[in-house]
Amino acid sequence: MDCLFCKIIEGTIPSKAVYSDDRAYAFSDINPQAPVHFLVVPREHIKSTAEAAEDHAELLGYLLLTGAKIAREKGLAKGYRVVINTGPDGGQTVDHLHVHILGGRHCTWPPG
Ligand code: D5M
Repeated sequence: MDCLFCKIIEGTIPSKAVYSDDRAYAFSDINPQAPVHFLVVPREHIKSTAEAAEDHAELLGYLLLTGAKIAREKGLAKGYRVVINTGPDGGQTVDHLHVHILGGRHCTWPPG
């Protein structure tokens, strides 16, 4: 499958890993929008939240909890932004579901 994040998970495209286990992989965003900006992705290829199935519910929760665990380890005690862009209007550019975690600065609302 021609998926950038599947290749990153496989290791055929390099990334700066911040976490890895049998279900999830997390790595630094190549174009950081905050002092801390990493992506948490499922090892399983799921295109987006719109394509996720009911039996992915536990995995989706796991991705959020994994992001929270890494954020704690990175000292983001004052908070952080969690973003899941979905589809073209949602600003999704890579069609492998990913959770953005952005921290280390104050995040404004609403986002653009
Ligand atoms: O976010 C896709 C994100 O993926 C965007 O913030 C850049 C990031 N990206 C793209 N290519 C790479 C590589 N090779 N390494 C690390 N990060 C990458 P979206 O929500 O789809 O707009």
